[in-house]
Amino acid sequence: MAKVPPEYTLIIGLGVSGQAIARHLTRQGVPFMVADTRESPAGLETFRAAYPSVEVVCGPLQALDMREAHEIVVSPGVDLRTPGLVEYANAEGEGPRVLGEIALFVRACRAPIAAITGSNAKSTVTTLLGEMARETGLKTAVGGNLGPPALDLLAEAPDAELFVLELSSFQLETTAGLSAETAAFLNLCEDHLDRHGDMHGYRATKQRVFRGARHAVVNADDAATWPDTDVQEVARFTTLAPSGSDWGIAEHAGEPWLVHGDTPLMSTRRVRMPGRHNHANALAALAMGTQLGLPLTAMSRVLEHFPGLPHRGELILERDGVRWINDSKGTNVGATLAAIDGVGPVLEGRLILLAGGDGKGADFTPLVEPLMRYAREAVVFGRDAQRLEHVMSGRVPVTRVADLDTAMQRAQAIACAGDAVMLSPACASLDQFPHYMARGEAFRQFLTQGGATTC
Ligand code: UMA
Ligand code: ADP
Repeated sequence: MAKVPPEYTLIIGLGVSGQAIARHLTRQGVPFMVADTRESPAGLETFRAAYPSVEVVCGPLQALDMREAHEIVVSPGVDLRTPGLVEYANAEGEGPRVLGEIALFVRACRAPIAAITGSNAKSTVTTLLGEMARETGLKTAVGGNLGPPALDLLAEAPDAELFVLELSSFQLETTAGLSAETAAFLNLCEDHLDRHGDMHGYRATKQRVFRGARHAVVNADDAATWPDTDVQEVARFTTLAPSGSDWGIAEHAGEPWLVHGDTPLMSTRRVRMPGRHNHANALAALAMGTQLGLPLTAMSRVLEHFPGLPHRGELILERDGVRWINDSKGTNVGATLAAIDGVGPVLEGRLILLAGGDGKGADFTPLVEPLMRYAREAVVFGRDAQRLEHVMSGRVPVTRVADLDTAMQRAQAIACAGDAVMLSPACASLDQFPHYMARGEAFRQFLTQGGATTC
């Protein structure tokens, strides 16, 4: 049986995170070895070439004796219930400590942290806040679940004055304390239940973002995001008229404005990212930025110019009066609901929604009511097409096809001037694509390589 030598740290997982952990431990002079539950993980040969003296053990973790390891650092994609690891993850105070990349980051980080979690909108708010901080001249490093892994930021930006981190529930699960200057929990909807068991477990993991935080930003309309623990100052955002000193949207000078309590900040018309859900994202970033002391003028400038991220409500083209929107990152029901709500009200029943893929066992019923209001048709495809069709049938016009390409052909056949065709699948892409980006790229290529002429 292979054995982790005494005082060696064990890294589990040889993905993006695991490799960043290896670089970090090397910089710190900490001896380590690596395990991956897969027989031949991608990147194994490259890793072995870069670290010829580091032992890598592949396959079931039970084949590795970890008892004498100094610490076990687990990659986010690795379930703590994995046989061979679960014994250590559950052991209280005995044997090696089990922790994750973010816990190592917190240990080494010397600048304030702004942490963002939630089921949806993390990447958008993280990027926005990072841009806002940079606009004010603050040396800002942005990463985590999106972009560079957190530990790489420490080396890439050793003089950073602020770290803005997107954190997934997988990363928070192995982070005992974060002590963020500001921590946001944006929203909670069904996702990743295969890993967290139920909504209670999923929410509890996300709540870890508040541990030791000085300030918090939460969603006034989603009580699940409110901190269970004491946080000095909690700011709340809503897409409705705010109460008290909340951040929200209210009528001012005859049009909707972003407001902070009674103070109007800017007209929503001036926010470049489209849709009500993006106004919520703008408010969350403004609230966090204010807690960090960023001036409003600089933050507003960013909101005027930031177009949003690719694959998130991205307008690919408008041809013959039809708008084609790529929201491939809408990978769960909550995201797709927000995306429909973002475009629906101005469309007056002229939305053609393309949805489907791997629904991760989620209940699609919440999609029905907004689709009845806003959609001309839903075109469903992929592994869970039949489940989608089943919940919609008789209530929303629905066509089931095999794949995205066929779905786009169907949309192309029925779309007329004034319609919007939106890919917001409410599902992961992994049944038919390597990732959501490839799915969004397929949508774009169909349009830019000859498809999409309309009736
Ligand atoms: N895996 C094994 N055995 C192992 C190690 C990994 O089977 O021993 C599998 C995992 O189950 C998973 C895949 O390999 O299917 C990748 O897991 P990983 O932990 O090696 O992933 P990394 O490449 O290290 O990337 C991770 C995050 N991935 C996940 O949490 C699944 C990346 O987020 C993140 O950018 C990166 O660390 C840097 O911090 C991606 C993601 O999909 C974008 N995140 C999920 C999401 O946003 O929904 C949470
Ligand atoms: P994450 O990093 O949490 O996945 P993103 O910013 O990448 O979040 O957005 C993912 C998807 O979430 C978008 O494509 C959109 O469908 C949806 N979304 C965006 N903003 C919101 C919001 N405020 N509330 C709910 N869903 C949202």
